[in-house]
Amino acid sequence: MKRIAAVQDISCVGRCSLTVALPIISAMGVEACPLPTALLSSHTLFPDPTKYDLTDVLPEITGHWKKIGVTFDGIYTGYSGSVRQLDVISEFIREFRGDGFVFIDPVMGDHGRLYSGFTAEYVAKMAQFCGMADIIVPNLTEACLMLGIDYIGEDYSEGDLKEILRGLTTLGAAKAVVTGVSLERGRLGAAAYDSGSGEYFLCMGDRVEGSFHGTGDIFASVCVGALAKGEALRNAVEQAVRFTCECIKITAGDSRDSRYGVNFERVLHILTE
Ligand code: PXL
Repeated sequence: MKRIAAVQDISCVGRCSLTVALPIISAMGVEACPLPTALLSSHTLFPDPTKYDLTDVLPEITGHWKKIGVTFDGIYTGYSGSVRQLDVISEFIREFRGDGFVFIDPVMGDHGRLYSGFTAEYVAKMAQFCGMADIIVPNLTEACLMLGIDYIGEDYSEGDLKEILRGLTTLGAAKAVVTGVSLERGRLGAAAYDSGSGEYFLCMGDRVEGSFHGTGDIFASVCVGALAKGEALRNAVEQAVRFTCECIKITAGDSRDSRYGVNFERVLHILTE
C-alpha cells in the first residue's frame, strides 16, 4: 500500500486542510500520515479562531519518524502559517522525499486576495518553496501572486492560461496545475502543463454558482491520492475535477453557511469504487 505525508493544519471546524485530506486520501486506498502544522479552532474565514502553532513540534515528530525508519511515496503540503515554518517543512522534504513525489498546494488566497495573515514576504517565500515540488496546484489568485502579475480576474484567454502555466514551471516544479479556471460560461475546472513532456490540457466540469470553501483542498487531496496510486497527471486531474464537482453539486441545494465547506462525506464512496 502507498503511504503519503500530509503537511497542513487541523482546522477543527469548517471542512478544509487535514479534515478533508485524511478521509479523501484514505478512501482512495492510500495511507495518509498527518504532519500537523497548526491546530486552529476553525479555519480563518470564521472570526477570531484560536491557533496553536506547531512549527517547533514538527522536528520532534519527524525526528521520531527518522528513528523508526518510516518512508513516504509522496509528500503533500498545503496551508502553512509562516515563512519560518516553510523552512522547517523544506528540511522535512529534503530528508524524506527519497524517490517519492513532492506535491505543493501554495494555499494563500482566493478571488484575487490573500487570506488573512498572509504577507508579501510569505508570497515570495512560497514561490521559492514551490521550487522543491514536482507538482504545484495554485488557484489563479495564488498563481498571479507568485508570478508577480496583476490578478487576471475572470476575463482571460486560453493563451493567457498557457503563459501562466509556463511561468509557474519556471519556479522549479516540472508540472503545474491551475485550479478555478473558466473559459466559457457554466464551465469551471483546471488547466495543466508538464514542462518535461510539453503536454498541456484543460479539464472542465459544470459550474455551480456560489462560494464553496475548501474545494481547493478537496481537489488537491484527490490529485495526491491518484498520483500516489501511480495515475498519470491527466487522470489525476480529471478524477479531482469530477469529484470536486460532485461535492459541490451535492452541497449546492442546502441552505447553509458556506464556511462549513462542502458535504464531501456524502460522495466519498465514489472514490472507493
Ligand atoms: O482551505 C484553505 C485553508 C486551510 N487552512 C486554514 C484556512 C484556509 C483558508 O482559509 O484558513 C486555517
